Amino acid sequence: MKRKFFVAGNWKMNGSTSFNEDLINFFNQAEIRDQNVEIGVAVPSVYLSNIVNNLRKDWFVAAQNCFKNEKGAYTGEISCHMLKDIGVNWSIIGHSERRIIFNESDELVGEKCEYLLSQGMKVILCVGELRSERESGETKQVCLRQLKAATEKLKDWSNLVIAYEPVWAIGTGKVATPEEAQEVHKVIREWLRTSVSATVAESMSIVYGGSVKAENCVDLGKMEDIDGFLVGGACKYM
Ligand code: G2H
Repeated sequence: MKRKFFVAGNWKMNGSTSFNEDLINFFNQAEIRDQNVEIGVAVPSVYLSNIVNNLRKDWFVAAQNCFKNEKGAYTGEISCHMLKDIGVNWSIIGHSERRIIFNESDELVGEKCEYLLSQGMKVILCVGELRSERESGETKQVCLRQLKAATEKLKDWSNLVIAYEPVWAIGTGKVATPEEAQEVHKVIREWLRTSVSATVAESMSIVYGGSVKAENCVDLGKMEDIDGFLVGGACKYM
C-alpha cells in the first residue's frame, strides 16, 4: 500500500491576526495537484480557533503542544479536550524546541503522546539527535530511545505520524542530505517492523523536518522511507 504523503507547516511562535489572514487566503487559493497528500498547519494556540474557522476544510489544523491531563491546575497549559472542543484533533508532541528549551523529558513526551492518542487525537511525534550525538555515532540510539519512551504503552498506532527532526538541521539551513535522512527513517521503520508489526511499519508516515524548503524537498521526498515533511521557516510565516 502506498503511504499518503504528509506535509505540515509548523509556524512556531510566529504570526499575527493580519499576517495569518493573508497566509490563509494564500493557502485557500492554492491548487493541490496530487490528491494523495495530507496537508496541515500547526499554529500558536491563541490563533487555533480562527485558523480552524477560516482555513480550507481539506487541510488540518494542529496545536504545537498539549498537556497530558484533562483539566486542572496547570497554569499556561492546554488540554486535548479543549483542542477537540474547538475542532482541532492534531498536535505536535516532543518537538526538540520543547525538549531543549522547556526541558521536556522523554518520559513527559511519552505521557503526552499516550494520553492524546488514547483520547482520539492525532499526534506528530518528533524525535531527533543533537549534532554532538550524531558526531559520536549515537543517532540511532537517541532516536529509538525517544521513540520507545513515547510509545511504550501504545496499543493503537493508527493516529501517529513520526517526524525525524535532527536538531542540528532545525532552523539552521543545514538540511540533512537525502541519504542521511533516509538512513534514520529506515532505522525507525525497521524498529517498527521488529518491535511492533509489519503492518504498522508499512503504514506509518515517517516525515522529515529540519530546514526543508522548495529547493531540497524534491530530492528528500524521493527517498523510499521519507513520507513527507514538517516544515518550519519555509512556511513563509516570517
Ligand atoms: C524543524 C522545522 C519545523 P525548520 O523544527 O518543525 O523547522 O524548517 O525551520 O528547520
